[in-house]
Amino acid sequence: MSLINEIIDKVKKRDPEQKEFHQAVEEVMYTLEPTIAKHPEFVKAKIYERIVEPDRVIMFRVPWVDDKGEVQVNRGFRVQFTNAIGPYKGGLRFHPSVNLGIIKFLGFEQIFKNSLTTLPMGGAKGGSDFDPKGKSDMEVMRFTQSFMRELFKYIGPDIDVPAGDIGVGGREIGFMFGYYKKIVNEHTGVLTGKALEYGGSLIRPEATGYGATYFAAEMLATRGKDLNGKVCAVSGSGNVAQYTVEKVSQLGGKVISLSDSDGTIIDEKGIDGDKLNFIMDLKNIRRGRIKEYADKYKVKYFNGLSVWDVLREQGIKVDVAFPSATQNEISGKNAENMAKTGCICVSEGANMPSSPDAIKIYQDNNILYGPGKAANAGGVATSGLEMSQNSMRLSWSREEVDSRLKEIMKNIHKACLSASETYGKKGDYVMGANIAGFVKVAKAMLAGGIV
Ligand code: NDP
Ligand code: 2IT
Repeated sequence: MSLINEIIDKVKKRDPEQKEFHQAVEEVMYTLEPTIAKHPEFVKAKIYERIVEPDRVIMFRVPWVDDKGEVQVNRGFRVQFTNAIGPYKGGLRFHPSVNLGIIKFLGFEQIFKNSLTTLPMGGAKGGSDFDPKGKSDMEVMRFTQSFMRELFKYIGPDIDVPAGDIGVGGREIGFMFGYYKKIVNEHTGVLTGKALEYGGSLIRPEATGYGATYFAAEMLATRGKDLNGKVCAVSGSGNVAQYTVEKVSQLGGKVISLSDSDGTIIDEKGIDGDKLNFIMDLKNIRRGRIKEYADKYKVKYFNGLSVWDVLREQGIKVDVAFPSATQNEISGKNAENMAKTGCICVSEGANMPSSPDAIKIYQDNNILYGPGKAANAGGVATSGLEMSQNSMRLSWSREEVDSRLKEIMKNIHKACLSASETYGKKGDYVMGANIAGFVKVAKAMLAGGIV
């Protein structure tokens, strides 16, 4: 058995229930095969075996009191994968589906993504099975305070710097930062995604969606194309989706879809301007459901279906796809439909939104495919820029941060292409992203000895 297969086997046997983690490990490990011959020193130091095992896993009880006075108990997680190239860094996800396997998949992806940004950030992820949906602001505050009451022991501006992810936005970061400050009595850059008034960075809210759009533009440019006039599908309607819609529209594309966990809307006239403002108010302030968009703008709503199911069932063609909701939202069948109807590019705002079957179909059909760890790295990259500004105790202008973000996305694209060429599969962004991200971390681990 090859070394890579042995490692995958061991990972599966050790934690048989962690399906999403297995999927992420398999996707990365198979593409690292060509690094084995080039780097016998990595093999000798057992870098491949070490990188799939987190530095530590922290799991804790999160008790809190709801508005009825009843005690609720959730589970909290922080998985610190590696700090080989910088302090642990990665978001927090609050969603009822969260379990250790999901947090490990996200933390593992974060290692390579953070390395690709060129900034000094290690890999981590955390969260809870708490569901913020339907909770009052006071309930969210009490939950986040209890969560931070335990998490504060393990984080710090030079130790581990969490941020947002699904279910964790400005409100949650505000409550967590406020409570950390209260109990530690320090105002430091311990979290990113903060609001401007207390140490946040301009462009951080926009960064993931803008970055995924910049990455798509870079990929299209390799074939002499751009986003102008392209029909685009975006899934989700949260942070990443909203700013993808904004940037795609600015670059002349037309976004025709959005979704939430209840269903999908299709607006063939395009979602922009006032319609996007409506979505932002609906989702960020009123915390309502996407169906309201269909009611207001008299467009079609598909209950219980994802964007990708709707495109398939309705035979709708899009040129570019920006999956921006959650993992495994695009099945092989969905991808087959996208290929058949002439989709030319997929840029992943979400983490691992394409199933392994879907990825194979993109590749077989020569679809430009930017995997999440490259395409959505703009979010964490701008978190890195927020950390720099906090350390320097100053703040950069919108233009300054946006131009750095654009430059970083360009460089990630270049690094992916160049690694894919060096290792013999030019244009394979999956292999390129994995290898480019891995080699830097592996060299840092090697330099650090057996720890
Ligand atoms: P938000 O919570 O702001 O939005 C998530 C959106 O996806 C919502 O519309 C939500 O619908 C939908 N969604 C979430 N889970 C599911 C599900 N299981 N099935 C169907 N729809 C679902 O999160 P973000 O926009 O921040 O995150 C979206 C994706 O982007 C995630 O994969 C995240 O890991 C990734 N990402 C985020 C970054 C960031 O900076 N925020 C950076 C890089 C990647 P509903 O409200 O109904 O649940
Ligand atoms: O998946 C991700 O990269 C994020 N959720 C953002 C992490 C961060 O630290 O900004």
